[in-house]
Formats: sequence, C-alpha cells, structure tokens
Amino acid sequence: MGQNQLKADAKNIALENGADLVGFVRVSDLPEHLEDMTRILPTAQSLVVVAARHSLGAMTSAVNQMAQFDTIHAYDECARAAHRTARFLESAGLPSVAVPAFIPIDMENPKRGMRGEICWRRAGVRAGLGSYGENGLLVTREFGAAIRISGILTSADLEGDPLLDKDVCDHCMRCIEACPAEALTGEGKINKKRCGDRIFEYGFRFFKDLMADLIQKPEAEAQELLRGHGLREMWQTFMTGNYYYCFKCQSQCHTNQKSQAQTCGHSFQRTQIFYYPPCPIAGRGKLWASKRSKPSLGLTGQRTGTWSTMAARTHW
Ligand code: B12
Ligand code: SF4
Ligand code: SF4
Repeated sequence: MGQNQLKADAKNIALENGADLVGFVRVSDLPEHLEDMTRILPTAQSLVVVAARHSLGAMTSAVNQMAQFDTIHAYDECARAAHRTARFLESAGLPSVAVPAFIPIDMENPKRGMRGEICWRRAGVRAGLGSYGENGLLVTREFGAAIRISGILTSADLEGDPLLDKDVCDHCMRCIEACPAEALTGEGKINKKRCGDRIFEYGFRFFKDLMADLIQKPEAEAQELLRGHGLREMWQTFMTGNYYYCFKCQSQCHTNQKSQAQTCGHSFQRTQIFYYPPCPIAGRGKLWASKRSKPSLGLTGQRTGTWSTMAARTHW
C-alpha cells in the first residue's frame, strides 16, 4: 500500500471510531519528545494525533457532573480512535502504539504525573490541528479549545501535515477572566499549583490529606471525616476516573461556539452583549489593555473596565 493511501485509510479509521479531527506529524518534527517516543516504540516514524470534541452544553452546564461525564466520553472517544487506528496499522505489519490522552502517566520523579510522554497540545499544533490559545490550550478552528487529544505512535512512514497558518485564538482574554483560581496570566502561562488545587479538589492531594488526618486526628474528628462529603466525592472520583472540578478556561473559550457554529454551517455573529464591571483583580485591566491588538474584536477600550465582549450565537 502506498504512503498516501495508508495515511488516508488511517485517518478514516480514526474518524470512524470517535475522532473528530486527525493530523499527522513526523517524530523528527517533535524533537522535544523524541527520547520518550523512541522509548515507547523504538521504530516510531510518525505520530497520528486524534482529537475528540466536547459537548458545549455539557461543558457550560452549571452542574459540574455533566462536564465530567462528557470528559469521560471524550477521553473514551480518543482511546477508541487511537486503539482502532493502532490495530489497523499493525495489521498492515507496522508496529504501532496508542498513547494515553492523560492517564496512565509516569508518576515517578521528576515527572510526578505532571508531564506526559507526549504533550498533546504541542503535538496538535505541530500536526496542524490548531494553534496555542492564551489559555495555553490547543485551540482548533473546528471546535475551539473544547476537545480532548490523544494519538498513535507508528512505525509507518507517514508524511506530516502542514502547520496551520492561522492564529485561531482571537486574544479576547475571556479564558483568563474566567479562571476562578487566577492561575492564568496569558500567553499560555499557568500557575500549575493553583490550577491543580482547583481541578483536583478531590483527587490525589485530597486522598493524601485524608490519610494523614485519619492517622493524626482524634477519634471523633476522624469519624466525622469518614462521614463527610469529601470521602464520598473522592470515592466517585476514583470510581469514574474523572476528577476535574473546573473546566472554565476550556469551556469559556470564545472560539468554541464560533467554531462549532461554523462547523455546522450556521451563521455566527459577534455582538457586544455585556460589559464586565470594573476589573476586580489588580492589574488585570492593564493586561487586557496590552492585549487589545485587534480593535475589530469590539472591545470598547474604556478605562472603566468595560473591556470584554461575548460572542452571541444568533441561531444554531
Ligand atoms: C499535566 C497536565 C496538566 C497540569 C499542568 C498543565 C500544563 N500547562 O502543563 C494541570 C493539572 C495544571 C492541568 C490543567 C488542565 N488541563 Co491538563 N494536562 C496535563 C497533561 C497530562 C500533561 C501536560 C504536560 O506534559 N505539560 C508539561 C509541559 C509540556 O507543559 P509546559 O511546560 O506548560 O509547556 C507548554 C508551554 O510551553 C506551551 N507553549 C510553548 N510555546 C508557546 C507559545 C504560546 C504562544 C503559548 C500560548 C504556549 C506555548 O507549550 C507547551 C505545551 O505544548 C496533558 C496531557 C498530555 N499528555 O499532553 C493534559 C492536557 C494538557 N490537559 C487538558 C485540559 C483540558 C486541562 C484543564 C482544562 C483541566 C480539565 N478540566 O481538563 C486544565 C487547563 C489548564 C491550562 N489552561 O493549561 C487537555 C488540553 C486540551 C486542549 N484543548 O489543549 C490535555 C491535552 C489533556 C487531553 N489529552 O486532552 N493539566
Ligand atoms: S482549569 Fe480552571 S483553575 Fe485551571 S487554569 Fe483553567 S480555569 Fe483556571
Ligand atoms: S478565550 Fe479568547 S483569549 Fe482565551 S484562548 Fe479562547 S480565543 Fe484565545
């Protein structure tokens, strides 16, 4: 089978099995991860990057369990697409490995679960699926930031896709404003501890603290902890495998609705429909002002703090 045909077939398999977007990057074009990728699969030549979209309704629901459930589903779609594509390539005699979207992940020092073997945002950018947003996430033309990403390392020698020659992020800074932990400062910079404390509220750190409390606290207090909401929440977290308690910088990305509306062929109009009150966070207004590089975004530019816009979907 020719290289082009193999690439087209692999893409189709991924799309038929849960992926909404598929891109290709040669491993030599991801030098930051070459060592890890070669350790995973010594004969690796190419990386197929797959992305599965989120439901916007679920992501923006006031009930967090909806976004959690949708995330479980989006990760499942990534896993299905990656495994099926890997099996297809292997049946063509080309050793291939589906690489986790998130977990299992290397928990040993120095990575300690905070660095993937492959950074999927970077891989997505290199495979031409989108660009980096101010939130540091991969922002795609089709689905904005509301995607999960995974992929397949393969011995197949597949041509990489071109980089996207477009900045999908429109630098509205809505993601930064939406962060309840003030963990984001723009240009992809993140305070990982602040974010981690928020999203993993009932994850590993909670578990560790609970263990310590159960050992150290007096009997009555320990009993109280065992009856508390936290333990129940942690049990559910561990049962479902999903422990995110915040999605704001992803769900509030301005490009999500715009992209999905365009994808389904309906028109989308950017309208300035509400104003934020004066910036409650010191210095934030200044940051916004410095980011106002595109007057066409409709930012009013008033010193009063009326510096943000929201996209209104006119019909669906
Ligand atoms: C560890 C981890 C975290 C950590 C650390 C995040 C981080 N920024 O590194 C914490 C717990 C904080 C976290 C939080 C979240 N995560 Co997380 N996380 C991961 C994980 C497992 C590994 C990331 C990693 O290796 N980081 C280490 C290095 C590579 O990152 P870094 O040092 O910050 O380097 C980056 C910058 O330098 C950036 N960069 C370089 N040049 C430039 C230039 C510009 C202009 C910009 C903007 C950026 C930029 O590029 C590097 C990344 O490519 C990935 C899965 C994976 N394997 O990729 C998911 C992943 C990144 N997480 C994801 C998501 C969605 C989240 C959350 C929204 C939580 C949630 N509800 O799911 C938040 C978002 C926080 C944010 N805005 O970044 C998604 C992102 C999807 C997307 N659209 O991009 C991923 C890819 C999981 C997945 N498979 O879908 N996460
Ligand atoms: S996931 Fe939530 S806490 Fe973390 S950076 Fe995004 S908005 Fe902030
Ligand atoms: S919310 Fe605005 S600034 Fe943030 S990533 Fe999306 S488009 Fe870019």
